Amino acid sequence: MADLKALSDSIIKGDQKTAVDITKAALDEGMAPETILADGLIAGMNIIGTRFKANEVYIPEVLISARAMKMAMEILEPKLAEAGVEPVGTAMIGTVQGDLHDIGKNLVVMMLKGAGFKVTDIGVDVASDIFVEKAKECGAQVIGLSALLTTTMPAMEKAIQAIKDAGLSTKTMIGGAPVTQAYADKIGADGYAADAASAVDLAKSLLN
Ligand code: B1M
Repeated sequence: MADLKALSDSIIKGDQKTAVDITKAALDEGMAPETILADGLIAGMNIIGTRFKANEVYIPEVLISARAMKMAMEILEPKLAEAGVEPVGTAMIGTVQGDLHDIGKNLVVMMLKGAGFKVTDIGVDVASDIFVEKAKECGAQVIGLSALLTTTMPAMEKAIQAIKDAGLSTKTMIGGAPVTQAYADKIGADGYAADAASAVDLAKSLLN
């Protein structure tokens, strides 16, 4: 019987080979893909998220775990699609216009995927109208906007206004080193998250 605790531990350790081997073995044994996802992969990423938030692990460890999760997900994803497993929610995320920083955004993407969200990553330097267009295309329930420069923070306000003007009821969340809760309140974002693990908690709470 495939050991889901060992799978979760392999994600925590960032051990890609073991993560892939156990995922394959569990599928071969006929285990439900959603069980492998929830009790193995997501369970491991949740622990990493909690440790990251508590400053017990740092960005490199999170990236290594996320990579192991990604490798295992490549095997699991087609089976989840066949089984018709619904994602926790649908999120879309981009770095705002004028801003090319994407390391933090990519971490948020990985953590959201790790938590079971279907995520559309629309990249960097994203103009307001593209946020609207892509959100319509992917049916995002939550739109994430990232900015690392004080000079690009106003582009967040512009994009959020464009999302509202387009009549989308999608929730918006913002983050990035210079961003604060006060700024989120000022520009009418639905939420602010200080780090990638908090972004997952926030996205979940915005869906409820
Ligand atoms: Co740039 N850069 N940079 N840079 N860069 C900063 C941000 C800066 C603080 C450095 C400094 O001067 N001390 C400064 C900004 C100053 C300011 O505006 N206050 C700066 C500058 C000025 C610039 C340029 C203008 C430099 C120049 O060309 N003169 C230029 C701008 C280019 C542009 O964007 N148009 C520039 C360029 C670059 C590089 C291309 C060289 C590179 C980016 C590479 C890349 O991203 N692919 C780069 C880097 C690496 C940095 C620093 C060193 C590191 C940023 C980073 O990746 N941090 C940065 C200085 C620093 O922060 N120490 C700096 C790690 C990352 C995991 O953290 O992105 O904060 P962070 O993400 C966190 C949270 O903020 C949060 O979760 C993440 C994980 O916990 N988070 C979210 C982020 N997005 C979120 C979204 C959410 C929720 C949470 O919901 C949607």
